[in-house]
Amino acid sequence: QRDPMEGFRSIFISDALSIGALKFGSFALKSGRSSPYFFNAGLLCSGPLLDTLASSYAALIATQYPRDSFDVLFGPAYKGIALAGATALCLHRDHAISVSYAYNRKEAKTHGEGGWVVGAELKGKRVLILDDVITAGTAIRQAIDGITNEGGTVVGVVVALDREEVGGGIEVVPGGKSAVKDVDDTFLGGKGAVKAVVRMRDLIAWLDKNGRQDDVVSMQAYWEKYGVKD
Ligand code: OMP
Repeated sequence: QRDPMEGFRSIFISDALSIGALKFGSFALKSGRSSPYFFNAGLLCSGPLLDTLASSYAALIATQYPRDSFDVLFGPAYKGIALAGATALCLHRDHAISVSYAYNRKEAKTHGEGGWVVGAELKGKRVLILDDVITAGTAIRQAIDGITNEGGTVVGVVVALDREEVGGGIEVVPGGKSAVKDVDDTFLGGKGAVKAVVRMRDLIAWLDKNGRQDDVVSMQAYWEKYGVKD
């Protein structure tokens, strides 16, 4: 049976490549790893590109999470801010799903309305986190901590790209879990509540199908070193 996300995935990858948001070469990651590719969601910064991105998140959410299982979309600052707003709009317009959204301030505010959260209140709410990329899971853990401090319960995590890497830094812990599985097991009850529009394996399949063999070879070598084994 055809995967309903297949069309979104392929438009997303070709849009990202065309604008240079997805690049091949040699890149230093936050984890210290040296990667043959890098995805910069911040470059998807026009109306049409945001449409592609947010429509993909919305389709994934609508098909993967029961309608009554979440109350608020949360986008961690800064890149998640536009994602949460645009995806809430797409869920309403294209899927008849009404959901609130919120995001955080990176700097503490000392006047006015104050607080860490902007937008919907998180206290007592079931929250879906929307972020750009998961590599080692550090950014997601910080978001989960913040939401939990506000009294919210994280019920899922949705990203554009799951790099499908084992956790840790430059050195891989032998037998280590994937970053996604670790986040899922630690915070979400291990039920597979972390979802991605594109996983590294989808990217490799797309490159292969589109005749980019050199990129496939370097991606596979990276996978051998840091890719998931579970
Ligand atoms: P972790 O916190 O290790 O999961 O890495 C995720 C973060 O790394 C993202 O939120 C980005 O800030 C950054 N990143 C990318 O944006 N794109 C990539 O392809 C890889 C990374 C990265 O540094 O791992």
